[in-house]
Amino acid sequence: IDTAQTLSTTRIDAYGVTPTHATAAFAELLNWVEETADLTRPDRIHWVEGSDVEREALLADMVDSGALIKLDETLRPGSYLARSDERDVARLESRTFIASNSRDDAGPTNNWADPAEMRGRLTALFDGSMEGRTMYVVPFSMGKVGGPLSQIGVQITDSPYAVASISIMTRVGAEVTELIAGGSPWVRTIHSVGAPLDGSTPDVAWPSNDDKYIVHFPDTLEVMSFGSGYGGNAILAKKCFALRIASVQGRNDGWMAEHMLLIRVVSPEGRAYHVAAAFPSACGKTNLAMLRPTVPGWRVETLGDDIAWIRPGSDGRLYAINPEAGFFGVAPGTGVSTNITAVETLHRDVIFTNVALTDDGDVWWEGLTDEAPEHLIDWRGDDWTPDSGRPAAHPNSRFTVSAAQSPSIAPDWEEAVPLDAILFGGRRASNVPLVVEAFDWGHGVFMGSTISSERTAAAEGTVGELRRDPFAMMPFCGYNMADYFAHWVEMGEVASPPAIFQVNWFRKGTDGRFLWPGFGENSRVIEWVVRRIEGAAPAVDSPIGRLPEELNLDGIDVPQADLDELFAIDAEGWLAEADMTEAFYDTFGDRIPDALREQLAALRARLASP
Ligand code: GTP
Ligand code: SPV
Ligand code: MN
Repeated sequence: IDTAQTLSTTRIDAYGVTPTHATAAFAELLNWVEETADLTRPDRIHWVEGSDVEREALLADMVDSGALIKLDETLRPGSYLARSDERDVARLESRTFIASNSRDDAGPTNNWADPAEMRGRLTALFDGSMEGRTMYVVPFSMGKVGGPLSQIGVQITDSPYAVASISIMTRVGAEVTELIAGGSPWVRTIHSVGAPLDGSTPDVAWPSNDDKYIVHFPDTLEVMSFGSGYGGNAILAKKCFALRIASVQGRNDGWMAEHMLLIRVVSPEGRAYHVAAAFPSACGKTNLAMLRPTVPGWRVETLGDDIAWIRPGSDGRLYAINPEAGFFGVAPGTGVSTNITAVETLHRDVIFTNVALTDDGDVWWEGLTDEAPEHLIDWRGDDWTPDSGRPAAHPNSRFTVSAAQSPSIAPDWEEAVPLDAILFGGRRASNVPLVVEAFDWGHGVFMGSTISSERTAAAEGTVGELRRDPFAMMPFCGYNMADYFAHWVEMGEVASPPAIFQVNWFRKGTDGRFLWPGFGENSRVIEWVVRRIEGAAPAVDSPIGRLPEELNLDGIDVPQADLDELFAIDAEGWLAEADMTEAFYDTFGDRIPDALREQLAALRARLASP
C-alpha cells in the first residue's frame, strides 16, 4: 500500500480517529472499513472510541428508538432491558460454519463451507444490508490492551445493542487503533442484523433476518455474521473470535483457547491455587466462577467465567488469562440462595436481555426470588401472572455486566495466573460421579475428550437430550477436533502440567431430584481438589479414576444413600459409554491420537477386571 497516497489527513479525519502513526497498517484498516461500507451502504459510519460520554449517548438513542427499556434509576441505576425477536434467542449451531480451505480442517463436528462459495453468498447478503442504519467500527482487545497473551480485533456492526455489549465484554478504544496502526496483527469481524431500512417502514425494537449465518474463516482470521443480534451470534469477540478463531491461532502458535471459567482458590492456610473449569453452555461456569464457599476458611476470587487462553510459561507451568472484560451470564437460576455474588454484581450498569419487567421498573426471572411477583411483563412483552403457566423470563435470558464490578473479582484479574487444576464437567443425570481425578495428564485429556452433557437452552435443540461435548468445545472448536485432542496431548508435555478432574453437579436420583445440593456446597469438591494437589487428601482408585476416600460434609446433611449413588460406578454403564466413545472417535477416522485409543483400551480393561 502506498501510504502517502491512501492515507491523506482528510481521509483519517473523516472518521474522527487520528492515530499517532499514519502507517500502512492503519491504511489497511481504513481500506477494509471503506470496502465494507461500500458493500453494506450504511447512512453513517461511527468509529467507536469507548468513552463514557459516547456510551451514554448510544444507550439514550436506543431508549429513544425503543430498542432498550430504561430500568428504574433508583432500583437499578444505569441499567436497561432488551427484548429480542422471538426467533432470535440463542446461539444457532446449525447456522454456524467453519469455512476453512480444506474440509478436513473443519472436521466432522463442524458445519463446513467452501470459503469462496460462502464469501459469495455472504457478499450478496451484506449487499446494502446496512441501508438506513449506522455502521459502527469497534476496535477491541481481548485481554488487557498490549498484554503478553492478548489479541486484538475490530468488529463492524450495524447493531447498537452489539456495540453496547462489546463495550462491556471487551476493552474498546483508541489504544487498540494505535496498536493496529503500529502493526499488531488483528482479526476482522463483520456483523449485520440484515434488516436494512428503506425509509418507508419504521424500525423494530430487535431487527434481525430469518436467514442467519455465523461464519468463520480460520485461514484468513475473519468472522462474518448475518441475521442475528443475539449473544454469541453477534458479539463476535466472544465465541467466534476468542474460541473458534483463537483455537486455530493457538494450535498454530502453541497455546490454547478454551471454554473455561478461571478462579483463584485461597485455602484456610492462605495458600492460593488457580483452577480452570470447562463446562458446556448453561452448565455452571458463571456460578462456579463466583463461588462463595460454605466450607469455613475458604475463599474464591473470580478471574473469568467463560473463556480462558492458556500458554506455557518459561517455568514449565501453564498460564491462563480471561480474555474478556465482562460477564454474559444466564439469568434464570441466579438468586440469593444460589449465586449471591452475581446478584450483588448486578446492582447497577447492567444490560438485561429477555428477562421479565416488574411493575416498578425492575427485572425478575425464575429463581431470583423464591416467590414470583404477582404481576410482570414477560420477556415477550405480554402480561404475566404466576398462574400464566409459562416462564416469565426466557430460559436463555442473560445479563451483561462488567467483570470489574463483581465483589468477588480478583484484584489482579487482568494478569496471567499459573494453573494448578483443570476440571471438566457437564450435566449428567446418571453414571458420572460428583468428582473423579485423572491418573495423569494423558488420562485427563481422554476424560475431556469423552465429555457428554444434556442439552440446555443456550443453543437451539431439544433441552435434556444427551450429546457429546468434549472439553465443552464441541460448538466452539474452529478446527478438526481430532487435531484439537492431539494438541491437548502435546500441551501437557510441560514440566508441571495441572492436575485434571471430572465433576458432575447434576446427577439425579431415581426420583428425578438432584443428589448434590450444588452451588456454594461445590466448595467441598474444590477443597478436595486442592488437598489432592497438596498431596494431603487420600483417594481410592476406581476403573475411571481416583475417587475421594472422604469428602468434607460437616454442616450439611446429604443422606448416605444419596452419597453412595453420587459416587456409584456402574461398570456396565461405563462399558456402554466406552462403546459410544469408540463410535465417536471413529467419526474422525485415523486422525484420533493413538494415545487416546490406548486410554480407551485401558479403561475397558480396568472396567472388565476392577
Ligand atoms: P454459559 O454462560 O451459557 O456458558 O453457562 P454457564 O456454564 O456459565 O452456566 P451458569 O453458571 O450460568 O449456570 C447455568 C444454570 O445452571 C443456571 O440456571 C444455574 O442456576 C444452574 N447451576 C449452576 N450451578 C449449579 C449447581 O451446582 N447445581 C445445580 N443444580 N444447578 C446449577
Ligand atoms: C454460551 O452459549 O456458551 C454463552 C452464551 O456463553 S453465547 O455468548 O451466546 O455463546
Ligand atoms: Mn456463563
